[in-house]
Amino acid sequence: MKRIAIAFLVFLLCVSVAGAKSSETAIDAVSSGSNGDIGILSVGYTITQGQTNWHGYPLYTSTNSMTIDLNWGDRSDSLKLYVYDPNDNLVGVYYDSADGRINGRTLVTIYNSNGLQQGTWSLAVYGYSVAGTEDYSI
Ligand SMILES: [Ca+2]
Ligand SMILES: [Ca+2]
Repeated sequence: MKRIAIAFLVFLLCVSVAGAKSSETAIDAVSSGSNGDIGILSVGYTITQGQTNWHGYPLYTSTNSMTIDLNWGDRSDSLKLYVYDPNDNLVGVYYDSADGRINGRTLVTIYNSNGLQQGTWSLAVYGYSVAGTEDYSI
């Protein structure tokens, strides 16, 4: 029985290492600019009521749009998203409802027909209405 438990733990460790590797790959794909469909994938963040977490979003490719996918998967809690361009100008503020659905996820596309400014964008995630601790990906 004990051996089975240890084997299961080892399995879990392998899975979490594999998970970390795949998100690193996704981030590399974005910063290299090899993919026209811009997106970021990072998991494992947590937030509480009134807390703000900052995330850098490197954009070093010529594009008119980028999609931001803030996903906390719990519509009883509410996170607020602030998007700043590389000059720290506030581009938009988004609630769960921004994508038309109250579903614990804010999926928005930032668009500029003249092209988005290249550099490091900043995404601020704010715990607008959170009971306890909420985890999310962005
Ligand atoms: Ca939503
Ligand atoms: Ca929750």
